[in-house]
Amino acid sequence: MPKVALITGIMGQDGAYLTRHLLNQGYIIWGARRRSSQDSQWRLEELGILGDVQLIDLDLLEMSNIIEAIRKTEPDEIYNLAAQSYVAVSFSQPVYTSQVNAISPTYLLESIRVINPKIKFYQASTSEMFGNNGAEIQNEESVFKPESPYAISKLFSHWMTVNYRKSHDLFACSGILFNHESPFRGLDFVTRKITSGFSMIKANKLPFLELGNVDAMRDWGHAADYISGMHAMLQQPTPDDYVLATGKSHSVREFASLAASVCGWNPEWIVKEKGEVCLDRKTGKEIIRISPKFFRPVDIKVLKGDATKAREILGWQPKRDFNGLVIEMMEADLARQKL
Ligand code: NAP
Ligand code: G4F
Repeated sequence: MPKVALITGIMGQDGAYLTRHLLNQGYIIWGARRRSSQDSQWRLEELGILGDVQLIDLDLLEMSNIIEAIRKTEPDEIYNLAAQSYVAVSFSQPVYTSQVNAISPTYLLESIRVINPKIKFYQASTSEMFGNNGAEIQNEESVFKPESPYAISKLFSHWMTVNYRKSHDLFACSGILFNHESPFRGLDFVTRKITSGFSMIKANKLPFLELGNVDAMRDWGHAADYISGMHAMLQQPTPDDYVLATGKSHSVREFASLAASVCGWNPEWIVKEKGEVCLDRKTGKEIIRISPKFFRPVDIKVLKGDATKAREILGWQPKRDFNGLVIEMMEADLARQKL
């Protein structure tokens, strides 16, 4: 009998890659999506798998939607990927963020406990939970010091997942994933904002790109690599929590400089009277302006993860490197502009 997986957030970046991975493993996929007036199916369409999944309407804020989805789909595994996933927005929408990211996973866990405690559960936790904890590198034992409503909401659901495992014996795992990107990344996140923005500048649709804190450093991996780790967590004899990361950290500035050179520019960062800018040395054209608009009330300076546990127990490790990721994302956005 093929296994059945229910994926919340199937229309997001990770949802699309996870769906492809599980289809390749012979799973039957039920994708939970919320109603939207915008086209959210494009990632599944681009991967050519939209016709291979069954979709079910589910808003995480409606407990009845969750109960009905579990009853109807009878899943072996639930992957909870849906979230208000944008850290910056969480400062202006803290209540909504908490409801979707903290309370809704609790609805899911409680529904599993009541309907069928044999269902395995994956919770999409995040390196944001570590915050500025002072450690050079973070693993499953590191201290959590969340710095945003997003991180706080995710820490709540992380602990709830751990608690349901301990107190109700659920097979519930928390994947503590560091930043992972791809050509399917949402346009609001800095990597895709850069690659999409640069391609629009090249196509003469945007004069320059505005960014915030370019000195922030992140451990950026490729989303397609992280999906097998999520799946592997639920195939272990016992449930546990795992960090997935590359172990290398780069600044936003480095990401933007490399993407600029893929575009044929020769980037130079200089401080002008109006603030810092990045120029193309060859033409003198400003490609980036630093704007206070995109700074956060509190930001995490550096994130770097230690995925030793995942490597040793799950046999997981990332295949793609930072340079390859930037080049792939930049080339994909140039191709989208037919450049
Ligand atoms: P994403 O592209 O933003 O996808 C999130 C999905 O959640 C979207 O499809 C969105 O629906 C859906 N969603 C939001 N609110 C919902 C609601 N109330 N009910 C039902 N669905 C809702 O995020 P991602 O990058 O794939 O990340 C997947 C998960 O991993 C998220 O939980 C994120 O917080 C977490 N995470 C991501 C990273 C990363 O670097 N990517 C790292 C650590 C953890 P719409 O399509 O309608 O907007
Ligand atoms: O791309 P970001 O918005 O990602 P962030 O905040 O690290 O969060 C992402 O990764 C988390 C895992 O650690 C996930 F849990 C979360 O769901 C999401 O996927 O910002 C990265 C850095 C930040 O320091 C931000 O201040 O880039 C800096 N940045 C500088 N200028 C900018 C901009 N970020 C955005 N989004 N837009 C800017 O213009």
